[in-house]
Amino acid sequence: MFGCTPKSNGRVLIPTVALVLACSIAVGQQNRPPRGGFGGPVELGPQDKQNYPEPTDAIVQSREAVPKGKLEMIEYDSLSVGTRRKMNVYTPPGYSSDNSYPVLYLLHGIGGDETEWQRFATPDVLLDNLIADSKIVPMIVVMPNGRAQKNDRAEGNVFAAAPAFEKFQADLLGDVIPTIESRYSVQADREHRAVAGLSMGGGQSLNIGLTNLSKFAWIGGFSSAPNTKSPQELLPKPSDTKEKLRLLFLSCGNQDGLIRVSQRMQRYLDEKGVPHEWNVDAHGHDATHWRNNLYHFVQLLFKPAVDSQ
Ligand code: FER
Repeated sequence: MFGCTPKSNGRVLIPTVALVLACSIAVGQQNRPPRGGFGGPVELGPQDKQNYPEPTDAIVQSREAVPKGKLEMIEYDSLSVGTRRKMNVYTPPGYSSDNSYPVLYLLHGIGGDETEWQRFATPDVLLDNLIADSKIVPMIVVMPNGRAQKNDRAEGNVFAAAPAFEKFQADLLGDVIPTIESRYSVQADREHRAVAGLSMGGGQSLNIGLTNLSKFAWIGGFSSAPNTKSPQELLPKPSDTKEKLRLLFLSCGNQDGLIRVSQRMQRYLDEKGVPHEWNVDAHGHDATHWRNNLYHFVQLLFKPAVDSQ
């Protein structure tokens, strides 16, 4: 949620000096106002198209007649971080231990925490609506804190905590997932486990998901940040990845200066023939992009394959 003109529905999470610096560097690089907030100039290729239609605000408008799921903030002891941590958990309407549910782990950005997705996109309302319209498989959505360090608040220079986002893999695999699977009625296998995120969380999802395909078959990165490892590192044997993946969904706004991160991955996937979804819309590094692409992504989850690019 950064930009040269921060949107009103998000906190300004980056110190002003750094923001001005990031913007002026970007301006200097291209000699005109940057389309993203940070990152470099945006260069679009023929592949960079909007493949999913622009949803309306109705996707996050609560409808009275629609059965409501439940959102709860739970706590767990993280052995890897050595503290008690929080995560926000959505269970779908009518959740019952007589059934078992697939799970989406949904990861926030560099200035966020376990409350960020809810503030940006109200996934509870979004999923309630999609379930009511029979457009998605009822699922649990887990929104943990991806900053795996003892003080996990988004305070001060949020970029200084970037290494803690890398350490989060141990917390997710060793503490978050086992906690969820012990407390909720979950389909605990790769075919019923997804990981996706926005910006830093997109990078984490690609880094963790693509290197742990025995745990995740469904992966999404929205406006993935430069913490995303190189495609060669994440898919050293593309044919192996191709065999195991059920979905790899990438999205970015064409006003987002970080789009080159996603483009690099997308070009590699194309070159190696790894099926994926790629959605470039007209947004920036902002909550509307994340909300809209979450909306498209969840409709693909835990279902038979769609036609891939
Ligand atoms: C960077 C620019 C942006 C970076 C991370 C971000 C690790 C993350 C942005 C976000 O999460 O919104 O250079 O480096």
